[in-house]
Amino acid sequence: MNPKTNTPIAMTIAGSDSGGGAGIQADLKTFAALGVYGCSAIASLTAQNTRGVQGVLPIAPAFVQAQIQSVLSDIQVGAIKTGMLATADIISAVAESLADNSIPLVLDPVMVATSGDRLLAEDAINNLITKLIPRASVLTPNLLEAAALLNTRVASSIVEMEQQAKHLLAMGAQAVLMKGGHASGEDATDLLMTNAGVELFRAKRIDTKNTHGTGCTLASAIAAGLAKNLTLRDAVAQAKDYLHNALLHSNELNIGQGSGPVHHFYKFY
Ligand code: PXL
Repeated sequence: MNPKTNTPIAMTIAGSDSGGGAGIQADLKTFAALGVYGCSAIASLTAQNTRGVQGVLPIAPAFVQAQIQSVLSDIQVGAIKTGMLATADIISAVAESLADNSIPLVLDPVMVATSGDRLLAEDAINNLITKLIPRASVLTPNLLEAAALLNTRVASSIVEMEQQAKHLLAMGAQAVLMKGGHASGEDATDLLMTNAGVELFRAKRIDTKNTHGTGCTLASAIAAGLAKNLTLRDAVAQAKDYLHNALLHSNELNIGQGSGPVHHFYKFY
């Protein structure tokens, strides 16, 4: 059989979650569930379970670059997603490695785990803003991350989400997806802003404690869509639908004592 000439391929540059629900593990499961081949560069290791993060080991920045170089010099990656980058130096290294290509980049500005544990050094936010956000095709902050990036308070309405998205767009990303999952209300509403305008994406809020890895899953699903050559708004719509279903089915899994993972493979088992 002839090889397919157009295998969609996505790459994640992120942290490992030993518990399997977030980070690299969530990203690769998401790519696979959406029919996209996944590659990875691991930026940090975490010793982690559904209850929390017990340890973090950042990878040497030069070795993060070595992984990216190995993959990109051989494999035709259609979209990249970045997640937990842990330190200011790793962010600089990743930005340098991505400077000489124009592969679409989904930047998930991971700062804190669902459990409340810190995943990004406090002094790293500046590098994120100056070096990586200007390279992003889409930036995907939750409400807390948006507030931290803008050094302001957490948005509490759609109007405030839109105002903050505008300020984040001005930092140089091509698009901003403000995720409303941390708000309250019947719907979880996300707001996509580009220079062309604003679109809201709504889904019914799901009452579950199994929310570990939701941010990673959404950003990876968007990258999977971009790798399949979907437009950004279609990639976001498909990603939101996938995450909604993975959350709906999360209670079919029985993983750990804390905040469990979403069911990435709800279509398969
Ligand atoms: O969801 C944020 C996130 C990203 N990356 C890693 C994580 C988490 C949350 O726990 O563990 C490695």
